[in-house]
Amino acid sequence: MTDLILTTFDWVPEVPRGYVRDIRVRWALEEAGLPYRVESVSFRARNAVHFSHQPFGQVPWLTDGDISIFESGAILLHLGNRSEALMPADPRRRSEAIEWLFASLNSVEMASLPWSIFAFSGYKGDTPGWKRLDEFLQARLKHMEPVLAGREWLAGNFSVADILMADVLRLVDRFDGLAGYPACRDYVARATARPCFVKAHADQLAHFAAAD
Ligand SMILES: N[C@@H](CCC(=O)N[C@@H](CS)C(=O)NCC(=O)O)C(=O)O
Repeated sequence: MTDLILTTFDWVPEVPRGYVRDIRVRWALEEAGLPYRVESVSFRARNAVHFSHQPFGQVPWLTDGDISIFESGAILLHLGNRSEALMPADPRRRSEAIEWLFASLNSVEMASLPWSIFAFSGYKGDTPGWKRLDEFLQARLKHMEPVLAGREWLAGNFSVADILMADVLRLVDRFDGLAGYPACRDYVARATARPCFVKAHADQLAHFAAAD
């Protein structure tokens, strides 16, 4: 019997498969070697129990015994506190991992997510809206490029910061947004070649395919 339960949707459409944020949690749990099980909630009918765990009716959330946590960043911080495979013990490195974890979400994903939604919706083109979003993303990537050219992982050893940053950049790469940023691309390739990512990705695809 495990105390860790990851909840995701029972099914999602084809396009987001492989990119649903439960992959961040699966990946972290695999890296830490923590036993867990996966439960599902309905994608089509979101009930009060769902909203009591995730106030926006989204996924993922994690329960650890009687603690229920939503927001993928908060979940990864929680797991980082349980395993040195996810967050270094050294205070300086730990602080670096935490700052990069927030930077992934609050500096890079803040720019990359609207960009990806536009790209996915086919709104790329010579419009002021697209140009503004693209400039916003380039302003972040041009600073990530020298950071990632100079180090293998963000905070010394691989950590939760890398799970988040690689997952954020992976979505940009899906829409060819890293073409001018070889160090960012290499970093995504390095992170997603890790056996724990490969397993997490395969497990997510299998989970949603089982509901087809
Ligand atoms: N900030 C949240 C975002 C969660 C999120 O966007 N989840 C998506 C799946 S990747 C979702 O539930 N989408 C369905 C919806 O928004 O209705 C997190 O990182 O956990």
